[in-house]
Amino acid sequence: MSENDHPHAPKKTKTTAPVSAFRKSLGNEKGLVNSWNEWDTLEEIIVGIADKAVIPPKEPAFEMKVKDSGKIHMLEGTGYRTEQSIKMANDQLNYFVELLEGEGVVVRRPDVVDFNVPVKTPDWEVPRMNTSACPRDLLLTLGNEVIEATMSWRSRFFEYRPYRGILKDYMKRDPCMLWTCAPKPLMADNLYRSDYPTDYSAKNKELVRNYIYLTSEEEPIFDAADIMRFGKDIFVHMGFTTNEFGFEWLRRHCASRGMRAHMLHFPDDLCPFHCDATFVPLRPYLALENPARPMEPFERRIFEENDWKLITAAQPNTMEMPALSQCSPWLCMNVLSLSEKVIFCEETEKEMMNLFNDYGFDTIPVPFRNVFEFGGSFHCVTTDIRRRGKKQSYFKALDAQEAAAQ
Ligand code: ABU
Repeated sequence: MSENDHPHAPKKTKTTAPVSAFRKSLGNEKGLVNSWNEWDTLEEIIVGIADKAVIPPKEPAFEMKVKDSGKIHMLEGTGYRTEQSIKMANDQLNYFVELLEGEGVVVRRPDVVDFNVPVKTPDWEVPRMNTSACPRDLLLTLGNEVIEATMSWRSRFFEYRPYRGILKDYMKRDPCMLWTCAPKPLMADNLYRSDYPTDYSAKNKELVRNYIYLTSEEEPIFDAADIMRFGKDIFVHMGFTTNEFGFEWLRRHCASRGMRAHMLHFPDDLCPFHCDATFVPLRPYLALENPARPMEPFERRIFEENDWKLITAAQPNTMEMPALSQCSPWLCMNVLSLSEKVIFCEETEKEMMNLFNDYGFDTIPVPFRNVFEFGGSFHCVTTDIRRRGKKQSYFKALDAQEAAAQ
């Protein structure tokens, strides 16, 4: 019997990446998983589903969010969202999928998972989970890598489950794909500051201005929706869902991949929660900012010094959000780029579409308000897996500083 025929000899499998292919992938050769920014031409994407979604249970960070959006009654939620609201959201999600497929984009959907089940770890217990409507909150694509975020709410601890089928498939089919799970937090009581004021008082303002948030620095946490990708650079929105420890994990991870990570703070936002209704890049050297949530001036400078133009979002069409949506009306900014020329927008957001048209974009209006109850709009309900371009730097001044430091 030769060494290779031995029953315990390592088997060659189709999923083993040849080293040469792996090296090529690091040199930006394009694989099945390949997305470096928010605007290159879209080729493959995950779109969430509303099935078996629940109203999340009461826990510190969710409580703060519903207070911010004036939806305190959501804390009385007991289980599944109504069959009718799930159907209405799924109808709009499915129509959006048809549009994407009509544009030649490959669309994947998560598995149906029942979220109305209690979750218990050695440290805590919650009566139910959340939804698989928002893959963006969990999955971060950095080039050929998909990172499962730590998450920050207990109800979202197991939110990776509906996506595991898709990720296993990518791993099998793309020998260059990297699949990374960021360290799972314990989410014990000491991750949430028990004395944090929740009345939006002067004290809240002072804390947020000093970058002290509801979540502590006990362990690294981040939601993937706090990250905006700009090629070689990522920008990380700091707040209740991402802490400095989480940023540090991302910074070191990015450095190991030849990338740079930068913090962003928006000190007028008293409930800082995800970047994608606050600061959204649209194409190279053009990004959208929220007039109600200005960026810290010293952080804004990095964009100005690198020739980025920041344009102010139009006011939302209405300040009224659906009764069971914890999101802010600034979901009008939560758009998805089909390419650096075309943007999907909610059909009622006429002012926002006019603004995009003024800057030379075509817009595709899509009815989407029935999805808002499930946690977001186009950016939230998607995770792009493949876009056409390569890793590139859009921050030449940072490149120069980096070169000078070497
Ligand atoms: N996940 C986006 C929600 C942001 C907001 O409510 O403003």
